Amino acid sequence: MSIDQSKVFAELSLKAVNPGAHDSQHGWSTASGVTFDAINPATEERLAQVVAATAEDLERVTQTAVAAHQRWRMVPAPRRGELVARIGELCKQHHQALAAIVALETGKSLAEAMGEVREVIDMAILAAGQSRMLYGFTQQSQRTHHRMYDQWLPLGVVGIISAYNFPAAVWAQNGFLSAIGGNTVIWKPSPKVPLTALALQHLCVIAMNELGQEGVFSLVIPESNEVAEQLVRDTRVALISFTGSSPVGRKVAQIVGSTLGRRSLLECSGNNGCIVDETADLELAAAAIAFGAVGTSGQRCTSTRRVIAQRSIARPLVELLKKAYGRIAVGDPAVAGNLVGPLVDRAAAAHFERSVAEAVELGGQVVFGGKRMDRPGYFVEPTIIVNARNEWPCVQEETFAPLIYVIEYDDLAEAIALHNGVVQGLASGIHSNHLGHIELFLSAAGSDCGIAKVNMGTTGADVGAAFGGEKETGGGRTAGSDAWRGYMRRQSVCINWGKDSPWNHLLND
Ligand code: UN1
Repeated sequence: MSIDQSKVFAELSLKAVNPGAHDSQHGWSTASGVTFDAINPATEERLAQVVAATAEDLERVTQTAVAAHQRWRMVPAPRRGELVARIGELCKQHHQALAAIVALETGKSLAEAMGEVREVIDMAILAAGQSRMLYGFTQQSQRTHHRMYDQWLPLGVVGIISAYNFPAAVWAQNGFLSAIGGNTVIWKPSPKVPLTALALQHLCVIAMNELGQEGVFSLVIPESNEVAEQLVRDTRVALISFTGSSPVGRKVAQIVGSTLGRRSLLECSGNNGCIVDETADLELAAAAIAFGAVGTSGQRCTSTRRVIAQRSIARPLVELLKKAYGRIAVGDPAVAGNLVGPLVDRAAAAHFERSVAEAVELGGQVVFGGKRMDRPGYFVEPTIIVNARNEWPCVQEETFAPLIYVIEYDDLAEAIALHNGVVQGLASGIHSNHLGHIELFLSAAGSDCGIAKVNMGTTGADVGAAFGGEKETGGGRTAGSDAWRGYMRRQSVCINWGKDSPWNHLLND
């Protein structure tokens, strides 16, 4: 398997130089004339250029989204679902080409990129079905001849700010739920991965035109953060869904929170731990940890970063991990068989090197990998560091790289305390065959994360579940379960269908 870039570009309407903003009213914009490069992290070569969106571009896009919402909110929800379903069909039709773009600009393997586009298609199916099920509860009124229920109404314009690691799936999770909820969408992707966003917007344009639903999906790709901040500050934007680091998420929450009534939905850093107890199937655990830690080059917010291993099995577990890691092919993501590609850019590779150096300085021992690879592209070795301590600063922070720290424990209460002893709270896991251990991990005294997995890696959330985490991960939820409610406002309705009112007597002659 290899990628024919010019064929893929032609299929997805991508060019050597691409406009950086689109809305249905004004079309594609190249107003700024200032370009930036989309880079292939596997080769460090330029894939294409994008004309950076400006503040004026965003203003035009916002005006269109505000105006389009006036009409879109009154479109019956199942009709809204049809637009999302059509976008899903188009993604299915162009599945391979979209995956090729995802692989080229993120550096994730083609197989993983296929999986990410599959997630977009699955989200479209889920959201289209959900559009017929925006259920509110009915309540029993204490008043005679009164009916009560709650209903869910659109918020308005939703701004989606997404990270580089999932250039398609995160938009789909947020954008499709926003759209079925009657909101219009402004997407600001990471400028590190503009081509996937452009390709998806081209498909959205086809679907919107076909169904006569222009203005629902729009795109701005500025290079600088100032334009993104303008989106976050704009009081015409009812909800900002932000996926990225906790420090930036905190800033987003502060800005949005300074105007009451606006909302932020945050999906920020994770520092995901996996407990392996003395009853665990160690081969299953090692395979799951390898996938969770090294898949996507450790650049998922759900990637396994800390392995909390019972002392008696820590050594054999590490031996199995080394065996598994030794069989992981790292290389050009476009080549079949390579499981792991590069990190996204030079800064990410430097962060990896700094974290390894810090752990070694503090007494950690590298038992596998540890180095940046001597080849073009931002490749680093999948890395295992043992004798780590939870309180080390490098262990406490999220290093977006295929790097795990192994921390040993004696009893499960200690393991859970270590597990929860970080500021982040996204994904978590336990490998065990002891029912009591598993249930304690899942109890109120157990994992404090938004996602808890048993005998699985920490990555690979199913779209049917609500996705997100607690603590500094930000508390937002997207994707399945009842996450759609986060994109709508609840209205409690009470109807008097009788003839009585508390002060009826005032008018009774
Ligand atoms: C992210 O990494 O920002 O569950 C979100 C998973 C992926 C995570 C996507 N769906 O591993």
